[in-house]
Amino acid sequence: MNNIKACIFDLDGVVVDTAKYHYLAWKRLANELGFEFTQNDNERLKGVSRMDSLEILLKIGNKDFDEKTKIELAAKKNNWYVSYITNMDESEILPGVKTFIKHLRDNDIKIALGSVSKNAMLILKKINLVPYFDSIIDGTKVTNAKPNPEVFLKAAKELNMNPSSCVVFEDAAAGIEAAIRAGMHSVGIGSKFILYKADKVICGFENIKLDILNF
Ligand code: B16
Ligand code: MG
Repeated sequence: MNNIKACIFDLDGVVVDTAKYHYLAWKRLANELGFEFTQNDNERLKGVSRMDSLEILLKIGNKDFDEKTKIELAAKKNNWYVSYITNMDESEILPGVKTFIKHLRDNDIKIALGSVSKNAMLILKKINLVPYFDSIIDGTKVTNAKPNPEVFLKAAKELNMNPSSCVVFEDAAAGIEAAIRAGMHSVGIGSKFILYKADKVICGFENIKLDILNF
């Protein structure tokens, strides 16, 4: 397992599939503004901050608003999103994730969350996963969204680890880029065509072995 001492997990798309709730809320906003927003469009929002997501959405609908209205629209979307995630429970943890995290902890590997979502803590509480993390860095603690490495560097700092001892698990290309810029190893969760910059790409955590940490 060479020098890996810490694993940093992205939240949306890695630990849980909250992308479907983001999609429902963004689609509702688009429809209210009078245009369609497809699941394909939603791919462009993965790993992107809330305000940057709104900008992309408005571009798709060919709409523009002043800053104050944009903040109101983002808040409206977020209220809908929060109402959807309120019903989440442990059953929504993606297959194999909890077993893998427990296995890592049993092997003295530190665990961190590296998410740009401001709702990450609420989600972790809903799915009862808070006690498994040694450090939780979320959208309330960072100013720069991925691909900026801030979120992962803050996690490494809180864990007191060198970036080169950390591996990032990410489902978004922007997140893999952030891991690279942080000087960390990376494992992509999803398509190797989208996550081609990652050191390794897997489709999920089921049957994952500790040797995934061999780089
Ligand atoms: P919020 P991650 C990201 O989470 C999502 O992938 C992205 O779609 C979302 O816009 C962003 O969080 C901000 O989320 O509106 O809840 O603050 O992948 O970094 O865990
Ligand atoms: Mg993600």
